[in-house]
Amino acid sequence: MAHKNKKPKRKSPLLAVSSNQNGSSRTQPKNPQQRTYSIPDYRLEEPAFTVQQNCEGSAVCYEISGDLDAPVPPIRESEYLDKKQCIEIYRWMILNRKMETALENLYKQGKVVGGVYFGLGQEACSCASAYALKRDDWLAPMIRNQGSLLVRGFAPRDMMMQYMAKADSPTGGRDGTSHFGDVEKRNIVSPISMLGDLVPVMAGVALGARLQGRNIAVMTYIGDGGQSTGVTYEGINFAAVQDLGLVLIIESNHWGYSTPSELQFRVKDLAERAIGYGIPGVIVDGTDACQVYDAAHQACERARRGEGPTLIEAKMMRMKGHAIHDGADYVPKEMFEYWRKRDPVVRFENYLVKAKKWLTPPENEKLIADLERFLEDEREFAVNSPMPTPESAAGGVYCEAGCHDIKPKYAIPKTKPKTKMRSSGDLKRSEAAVHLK
Ligand SMILES: Cc1ncc(C[n+]2csc(CCOP(=O)(O)OP(=O)(O)O)c2C)c(N)n1
Ligand SMILES: [Mg+2]
Repeated sequence: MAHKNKKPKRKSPLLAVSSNQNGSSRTQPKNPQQRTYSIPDYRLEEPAFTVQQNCEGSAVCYEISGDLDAPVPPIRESEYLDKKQCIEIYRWMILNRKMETALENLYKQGKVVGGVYFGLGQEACSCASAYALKRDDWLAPMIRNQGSLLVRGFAPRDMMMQYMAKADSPTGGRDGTSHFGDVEKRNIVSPISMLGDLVPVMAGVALGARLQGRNIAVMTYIGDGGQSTGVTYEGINFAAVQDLGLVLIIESNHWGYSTPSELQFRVKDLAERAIGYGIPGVIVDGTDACQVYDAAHQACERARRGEGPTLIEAKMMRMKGHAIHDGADYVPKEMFEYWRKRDPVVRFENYLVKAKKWLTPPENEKLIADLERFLEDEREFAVNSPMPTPESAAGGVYCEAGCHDIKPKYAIPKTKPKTKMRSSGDLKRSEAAVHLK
């Protein structure tokens, strides 16, 4: 990569992190006209195939070529997780998987209002990343992160009631799908459908905490398609220059609707974009819970130290269509086969039961059976809960008294006392000026 040989005025954050292997690092090249950067890649394999468009007529059709028979790599040992924590993450992943199967069944029974979105194949990414957050940190999930919501304290019944637009759902039946959060107790910002808009919102949450004297981690997700939006760039750039603790996970799942990655961007790995923002970037296997956790944990720690944002590219596969209405017929079958062998839940199960022997087969069966029973109770509760009453339909749609009552969480921000201004000449140099055209 060739750049102009101009010395940076201040110490590059990339250099600052090169010693702990967390993020992109700049190395001293032999040729001073040339800069070289590196992006850490935690994966134990690099899939070697490409998807090409090959259509006769107007149909959308793709072909895949490359090595599709590569053996499945082992799970990479975590630097941080112990036995208990690994089993907890595994439990969340199974709950995530089985809850989505229950949602699919509810849809097929005609009980869901609207569509259903799935994170099949992405459970390790959602659950292990959210597991790295601490109580005071913040999360903003997207449609495939129902696992993150579980880890952060929402119950399966909440999501089931939400999809069925029930009165006791988080939005009281005002929205189907996933547009809900909890800014009071769980520190969760609701998903925003306009892709990328959560990035500056979360940078703003980190800035708000900073003004209250705290550096926190704020985690959100963006797809391989959504990351190309302008607002994503603006949000990351703002977080970068302000050293805000944004942990942005790119869910690099090969598809944005029916468009493959090959037709979405030219860089080999989306983590490379971190170099352009001047922040650390790292690649992980999104089907390996330990890799996801380690990268997320390091990024969160960096955020809490006030050192700024991190970009994590989690490589994996969207194992269903965009939503329940999309059969994903445009995806080459061999591609699904390749990734089915890399099922994150099965890989982690094999790791815990066979490789580490942290769970005996009977313990594993009991864990799964207990979760199934719990989910069945949650489903029963959700299905039998009431719909909103017709009289309540007009309430809770527009902002009513108190709906925007946002209080400081960590401390009262320190501001300078207001000075009375008599004329524009009284404006001190340090004070903001308003420009109206
Ligand atoms: C700014 C914007 N443009 C387009 C859309 C419509 N849209 C919703 S999801 C989607 C595909 C997203 O693909 P990707 O970001 O890769 O996420 P994935 O569905 O694979 O998780 C599109 C184009 C949108 N919601 N917002
Ligand atoms: Mg995608």
